[in-house]
Amino acid sequence: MTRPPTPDDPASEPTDSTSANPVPRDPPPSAYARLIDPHRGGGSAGLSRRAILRGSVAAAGLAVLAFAGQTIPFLRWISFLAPRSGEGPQGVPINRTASAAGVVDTAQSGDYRLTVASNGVTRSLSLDDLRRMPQHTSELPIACVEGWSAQGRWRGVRLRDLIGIVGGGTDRDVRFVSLERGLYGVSVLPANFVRNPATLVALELHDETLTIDHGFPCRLIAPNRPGVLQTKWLSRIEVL
Ligand SMILES: Nc1nc2c(c(=O)[nH]1)N[C@H]1C(S)=C(S)[C@@H](COP(=O)(O)O)O[C@H]1N2
Ligand SMILES: [Mo]
Repeated sequence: MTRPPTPDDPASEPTDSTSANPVPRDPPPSAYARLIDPHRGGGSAGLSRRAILRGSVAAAGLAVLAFAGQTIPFLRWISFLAPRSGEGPQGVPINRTASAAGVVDTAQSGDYRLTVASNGVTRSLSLDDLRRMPQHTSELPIACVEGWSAQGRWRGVRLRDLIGIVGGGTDRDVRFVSLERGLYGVSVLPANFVRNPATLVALELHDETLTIDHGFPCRLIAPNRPGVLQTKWLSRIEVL
C-alpha cells in the first residue's frame, strides 16, 4: 500500500547514503515516534510498520557494512564501531549532518527566520534578533540512544523568554519544528521543561557559534531528554 507523503512522513526523510562517511543512524523504534510528538493524532500501526521496514533495511545495510569491513582499513573499521564520544566539531559527536538532513542552504540563508507562535500571535526572528535577546548558559549533555553522550556548554535564549514575546505562558507543551523534514524534524517539549530556566534555544556551543552540523542557526537543548528530542536547525516553535 502506498500513501501520499506528508511533510512529517518518516518515509520522506533524506537518507545518509550520499554522505561520504556513513554512520549508523538512531534506530527509530515506534515508541520513539510517540515520544517525538505525542500530540500527533492518527494510528501508530503505519508508523511501526515503517519502523519495522526501516529496521530490516538497516539490518541489510549492516550486513553489507560487515562484509565491506573486510576491505576497509582496520583502524577506520574500529572507529566505525567505537562509541562516538568526544569526536566531532566543538567536541560533541554529530548524529546527523546538515547535508544528510538536506538543510545546508536553508540553514545558512540570509532569509533565515525563526517563527515563534502562540495562540494566533506569530513573530519571525532573524538570527540577529535572537542574539540581541538576553543570553544564558546551560551545561547539559546530549545523550544519544546509540550509546554515546557528551557534555556541552550551550549558550542562547531561554525558551520561556522566547515564547514570552508572543504572549505564550509556561503551562503548555511546545512543539519544535526543524528546517529538516521527516521524523527527526519535530519534537514536543512538555510544559515542565518549558518552565525550566536551563532549557535554551542554543546559538552557541563551547563559546562558539553552533556549527551547522550541531544545528546552526539554533537548536533546542533541554535537560533530561533523549538526544533525539534535542531538535536541530529550528524553524518554528509553537506553543500548543
Ligand atoms: N533536526 C534534527 N534534529 C536532531 C537530529 C536529527 O537528525 N535532525 N538528531 C537528533 C539526535 S538522535 C541526537 S543524539 C542529537 C545529536 O546532536 P548533535 O548532532 O549536535 O550531537 O540531535 C538530535 N536532533
Ligand atoms: Mo541520537
